[in-house]
Amino acid sequence: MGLGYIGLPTASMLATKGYQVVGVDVNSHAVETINQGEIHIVEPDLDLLVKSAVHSGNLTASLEPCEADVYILAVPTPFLNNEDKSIKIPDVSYVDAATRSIAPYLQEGNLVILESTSPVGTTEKIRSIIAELRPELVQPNPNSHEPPLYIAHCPERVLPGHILRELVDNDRIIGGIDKASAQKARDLYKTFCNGQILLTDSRTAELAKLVENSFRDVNIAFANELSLICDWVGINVWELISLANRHPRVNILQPGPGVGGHCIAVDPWFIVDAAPELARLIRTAREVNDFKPQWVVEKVKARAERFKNPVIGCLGLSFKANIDDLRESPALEITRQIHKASLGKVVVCEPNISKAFTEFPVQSLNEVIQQSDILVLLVDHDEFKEVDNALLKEKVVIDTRGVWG
Ligand code: SAJ
Repeated sequence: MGLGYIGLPTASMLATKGYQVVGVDVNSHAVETINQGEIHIVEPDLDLLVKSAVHSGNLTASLEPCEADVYILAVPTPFLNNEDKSIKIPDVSYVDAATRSIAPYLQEGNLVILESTSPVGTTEKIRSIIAELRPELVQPNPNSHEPPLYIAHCPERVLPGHILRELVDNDRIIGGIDKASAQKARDLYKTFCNGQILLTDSRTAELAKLVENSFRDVNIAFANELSLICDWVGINVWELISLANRHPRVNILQPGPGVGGHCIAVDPWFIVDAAPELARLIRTAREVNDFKPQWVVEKVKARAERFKNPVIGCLGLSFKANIDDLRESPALEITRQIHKASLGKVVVCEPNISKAFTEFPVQSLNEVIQQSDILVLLVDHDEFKEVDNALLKEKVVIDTRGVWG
């Protein structure tokens, strides 16, 4: 259920291991594209895997669920679109809808797995929904040690850009609604996963996933806070971090223009929502990282004021290096804000994206460098690392990633 960045690689991986897989999605374009052996999202080598899965006859895509032995839910878990943007509440309505849509097809002995990153208690909620719609499937059978239905949470942990490798090599956490469910899910994952499979209960698995992304967010926030302090006192933050990291027990991450993507900027809020009074550090880290784009825009404004109608070149729009993904991208947000502030002419280079933007022209790296008075480096794409320093001599450079030293 769900043929996005997690569902589609998982479905095609299982299909190439010999399982008969029906991938279900509400997006008819995605279903049609996949049934032609093609993909609707960008991820290295996924096109080859999907092609081979579809051509083998083991993977078909459909708008409707059907009877199966195993159901894997890999649907989005975004925020609720509430008025007050400072309060972020998880929206599990897609999990709810997916559970309701499979309920009529469920049979005794089936396994239901939730892969979506979810607030603590969501797997139990799946059981409650099934109890409401199919009460016979949650009543223990007095003549059997096995539950009538197996339900587990196996959070996805793959890194966009490396999904296929990490799907196979990463360790997996499986949290069962009971022990039998965790063991049943392990049998499935061990057919394609080379990493260790670690069993626990569903609530611990849910929180483990949220904690992994929050750990990274808190550590990036530390680096981003250092970048503000260093700018204030006139010290190169990247040199500082590389020196401090020579200590055997220090490993500071890299500052940047903010934290983007659909995971790290979202998941910590699920913990804050569950324990608002207690998750003080986690909330502050979110606030520190969310403030960074605004800080970069202010820097650009301060430099632009010294020019009359400057050309401002923004390098990179995606949320991180060498991908085309724009979701929650601080680089895109900064570029849009610079454009909105009417500081001068904005030109952009994004080597991974061919689509046009209405607000600003997207040009080649050389064109952008040549005409810009101010260069704002926002993403550490490989192409930008190759730029000859001599070309930057006459420019005002705002390097948010420490690429040019
Ligand atoms: N970033 C920094 N400094 C750093 C590292 C990252 O500013 O030192 C920024 C990036 O530029 C980007 C953002 O953080 O804007 C997130 O990038 P990322 O590469 O750290 O992570 P994602 O969002 O691509 O994937 C994360 C991964 N989680 C962890 O590494 C703990 C991945 O394993 C998860 O599966 C994924 O979230 C997910 O789907 O939850």
